[in-house]
Amino acid sequence: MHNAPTEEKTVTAYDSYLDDRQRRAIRDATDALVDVRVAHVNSTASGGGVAEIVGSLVPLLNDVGVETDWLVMDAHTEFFDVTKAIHNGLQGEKSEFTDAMHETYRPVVVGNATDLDEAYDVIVLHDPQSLGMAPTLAERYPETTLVWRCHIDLTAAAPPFLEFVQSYLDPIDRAIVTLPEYGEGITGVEKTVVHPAIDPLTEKNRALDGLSGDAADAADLESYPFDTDRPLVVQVSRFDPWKDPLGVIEAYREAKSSIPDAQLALVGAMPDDDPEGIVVYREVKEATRDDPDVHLLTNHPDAGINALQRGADVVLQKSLREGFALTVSEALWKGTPVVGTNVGGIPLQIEDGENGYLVEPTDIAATAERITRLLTDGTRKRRFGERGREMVRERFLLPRLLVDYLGLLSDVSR
Ligand code: UPG
Repeated sequence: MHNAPTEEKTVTAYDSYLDDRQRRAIRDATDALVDVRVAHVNSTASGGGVAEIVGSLVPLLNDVGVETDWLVMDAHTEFFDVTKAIHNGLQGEKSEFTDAMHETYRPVVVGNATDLDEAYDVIVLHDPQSLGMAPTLAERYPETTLVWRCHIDLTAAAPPFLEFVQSYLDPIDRAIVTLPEYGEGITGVEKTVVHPAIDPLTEKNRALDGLSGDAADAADLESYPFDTDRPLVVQVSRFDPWKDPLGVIEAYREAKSSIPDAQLALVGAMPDDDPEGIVVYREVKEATRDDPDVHLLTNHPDAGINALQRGADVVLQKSLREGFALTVSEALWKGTPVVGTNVGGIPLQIEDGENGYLVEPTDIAATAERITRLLTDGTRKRRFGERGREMVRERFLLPRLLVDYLGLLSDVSR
């Protein structure tokens, strides 16, 4: 394992996003956690929602006095092929979990757990990639409290993959899930529900003034290959079948039949731990080859993602399965309405007809119709955007997540 680079952050900078109860909760928890050492472990330092959250949370935990490291597993492509298959199985894909897969998985998790040479009081293992480290960690550090943070909707998990998760839960003291129902299929472990959150002060989410150099260039939509005077629909997501990029293209094309001017940008990262990214990217590229109004942007800088989420007329999140979707909160925070599917954590964030629209994942016609509605009604678009920003301010910003984690850490280290 290796330490991931983190930025300096101070909780004071987030003060305007905290209320008195939260300020008090931070003070009380940090008094209780003064000697507690924590590590977060995941499988990539960049790209994707988990890295996004851990990268913001860890500096704040340190700032409030809870000594916290962010550790990233060392692993090879074959391991990530297996863990992506596990991710897919947990999201509902019906496939086998073979002995060969387990034989690829086990040495990597055992190796990473064996490499650890510091004793922590609490280790938070994120997602199935690092879960398998639990038995070795428990054996080596019996005093350490082990937490598993699951970012995935497990409600339709294929049985062999749920059994795989269950087989590693014995040494886990607490599981964190995004919605109560995600934890219903796993047993023998206490569960806590924590909603994810976005960091309002990162280059991805803060107001776009005062930028310079590459960030300023990335934020300048005039330099992009599309026409900023024409309507723009955007989806920001890893190139992953569960984010349904081909469904996005279909819905966009149907909307374009009534709004011929409409353009689409699909913005997607390909993190190290997602080997499917390149395959899906090629499919999307092939499907849009002859379409000058569809733009694919890969591994795009945060200031550019910020500008696109801000500059879009509609953001789409057409996921087939989704633990939460930080991308929905990111867009709403910028006052852009979102058309999202009624799956997993998306309805936590979108109130249909208030700050966006919810559609069924297979309903391309409804998706296209909601896109069209928002592209043709500027007043509605603005009203949805304002409400969306307020909703995110109240419920899905990083300071609230910090308070949740401090509460959980106090609880498990008692
Ligand atoms: N992102 C980029 N560049 C891209 C595409 C995405 O920076 O080209 C970012 C995006 O801005 C967001 C993150 O990557 O910050 C993606 O997060 P999210 O939309 O939450 O999706 P996942 O990467 O799939 O994250 C997993 C779960 C998701 C959950 C998240 C945190 O699938 O449902 O919200 O973990 O719990």
